[in-house]
Amino acid sequence: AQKHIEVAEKSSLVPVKLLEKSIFFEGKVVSMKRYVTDAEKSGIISEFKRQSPSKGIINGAAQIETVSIGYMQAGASALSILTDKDFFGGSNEDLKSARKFNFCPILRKDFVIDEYQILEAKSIGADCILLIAAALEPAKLKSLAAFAKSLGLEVLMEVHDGEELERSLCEELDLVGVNNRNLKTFEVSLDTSLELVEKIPSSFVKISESGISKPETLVTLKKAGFDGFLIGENFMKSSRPEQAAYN
Ligand code: IGP
Repeated sequence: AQKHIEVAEKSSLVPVKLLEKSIFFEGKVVSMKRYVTDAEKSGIISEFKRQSPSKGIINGAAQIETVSIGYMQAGASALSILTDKDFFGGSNEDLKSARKFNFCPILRKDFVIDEYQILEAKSIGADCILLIAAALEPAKLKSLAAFAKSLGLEVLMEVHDGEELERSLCEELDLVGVNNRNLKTFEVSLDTSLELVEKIPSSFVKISESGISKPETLVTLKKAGFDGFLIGENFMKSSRPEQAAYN
């Protein structure tokens, strides 16, 4: 971990000492695991995403304050905020703003590949990080998950197939997400979730991700055993994403 942090510090990034001085660093983490499995809540993780590689611009005008507060008031269990700029048009500032205005679990949606990004996630107010099995060696994924846990953060691992799941499942994870979107073709198939759900051990909270747009789909996924549902585009394509989430 130390080596990666030193490499990051040599670039133009904010020094770790400053990240650790952020007011969020000592702050309590709001548990995504707990909120998503709370029977009184919807299980929906509402995502703020201005653009995506598959759709281009989805909503260029959306304001993080209005949408994030609206999402929570409309009944979301948690927020997912894209911080990747190049592909998704997001920023750390978006996550900080969402944090400022909401008391709820916030997932930092980004491509995490090193420890520095995890320290950064904590410093901007995230409660949970995403680790994508397709992008990481299993040993690396496990050590990043352990590092996140050492800071009190929760970890969502994303998989696309049974092989990724088998290879990378480890006890450091809190939630396992099945991405219905094939990263190579961008095609969405609910069958991915329905096939993999039984293979996820019961100690992990189960999330179905991407391409969800109908209430019937939520019912099907819930019956199949999913606790949580990550929804982005279907809300964000509306000029009032928070209203779309209210249905
Ligand atoms: C949301 P959708 O189809 O509702 O917009 O999907 C979310 O699952 C998707 O944005 C996503 C994602 C990711 C984005 C899933 N895994 C990894 C960036 C990186």
